[in-house]
Amino acid sequence: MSKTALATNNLEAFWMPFTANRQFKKNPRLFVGAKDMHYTTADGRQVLDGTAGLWCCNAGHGRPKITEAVQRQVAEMDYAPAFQMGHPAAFELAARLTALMPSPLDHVFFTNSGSESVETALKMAIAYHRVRGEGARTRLIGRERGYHGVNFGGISVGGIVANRKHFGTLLGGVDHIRHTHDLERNAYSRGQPESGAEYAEELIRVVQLHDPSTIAAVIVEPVAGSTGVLIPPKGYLERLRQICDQHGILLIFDEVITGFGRLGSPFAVDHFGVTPDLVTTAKGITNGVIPMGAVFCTSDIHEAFMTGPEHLIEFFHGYTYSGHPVACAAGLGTLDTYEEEGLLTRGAELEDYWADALHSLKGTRHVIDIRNIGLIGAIELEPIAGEPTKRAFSAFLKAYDAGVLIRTTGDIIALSPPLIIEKSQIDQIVSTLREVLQSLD
Ligand code: PXG
Repeated sequence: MSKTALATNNLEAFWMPFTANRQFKKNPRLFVGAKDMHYTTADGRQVLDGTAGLWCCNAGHGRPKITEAVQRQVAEMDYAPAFQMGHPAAFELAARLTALMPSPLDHVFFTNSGSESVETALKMAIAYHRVRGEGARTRLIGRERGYHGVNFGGISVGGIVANRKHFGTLLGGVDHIRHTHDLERNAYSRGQPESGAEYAEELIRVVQLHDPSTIAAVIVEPVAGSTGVLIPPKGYLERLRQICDQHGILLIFDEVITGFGRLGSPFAVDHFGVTPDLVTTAKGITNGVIPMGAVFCTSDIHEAFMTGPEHLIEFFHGYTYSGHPVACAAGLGTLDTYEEEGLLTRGAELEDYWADALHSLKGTRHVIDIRNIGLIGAIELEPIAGEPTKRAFSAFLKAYDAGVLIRTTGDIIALSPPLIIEKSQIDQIVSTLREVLQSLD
């Protein structure tokens, strides 16, 4: 029996995440192989990866250094207890990661996903204030259209209505500031939009409402990915940092998407020159090969916990698989690959070509905005009246049939190819999209 026949006969048991299950199972799309820039479908077609998997395979697929590191580690030692025990690869990876991140973000806490990184950072922020005697600082502030994973803390500070409305009252003591998307003033911006730094001022209003002494942290994605690539206006992140500093509030950057070269620099922290107190990461940390996440924190935060009797646990938090040996091996192989191939800055070299190619779609049917930063792009479409998301999803299906993988969210096409992409492949993505968009109702 062929792989396709085997798989399509057995689709019922798996309740798929963030998927229209019934629709998918009527017409499944299955990948069975991946190498460099391409996936192979179950029916043997090559599909160009325009999304680095789900924003995670930054070095492309099937990279030998990573595969070998994983194979070696799993054969040598499959697992070591994460609590009160250690193994060398976790220390090595933490040291290499913090060397990559600007000081004072000099410590790292391992998790297994972006969602867990977010929960970890939120807990660290609240506990930090408490260990310093400011236990009243418990409130968390997020932003509309923010995505911080799917656990309770993350959906509470997150600002995606569909991710929140089914799940009760969520965390108490959370507030939100408005998102920064402003098509009227900023449509067709290349890189950071000119207008909108003043949206940061809303943080002052929210802080005053609750009183600064009750607020633990503000969490934002430096570039919001999941809700359609919302790029921060010039001066906006700087202003958030100032306001947080003035009021003793921690600033958390959720870099699950922007980390590891996506913006043309190792992290958004480097790209925007704004240093938060905590940084959440995942995805590109292991090139998507083994699940892993990491939270970076400043020395100040770390030192605040390293007080009290030395035999006591300083932070009551951690996962069975925090710093899993195989994930750490994947992380080390990934960093080797990024460094040897210059991938953490390749996005900067390609950014102009990428921007020109994307913006050449201006004027194509249905397009109402195009935006880009680093190796991220978004094409916003006019929704079909009364049927939001349908037009973009049709574009996704047609592009897939035409051999290019894109992502859609609402009526926005999001692009984030592996950082190994060649110019001819950028051309292929754009020419395929042009044809697809022209052909759509
Ligand atoms: N924070 C951010 C900023 C994210 O983008 C998470 C946290 C959660 O990570 P995990 O590993 O728990 O999924 C994310 C995840 C998409 C898409 O197509 C984006 C994500 C996941 C899946 C799809 O936009 N981001």
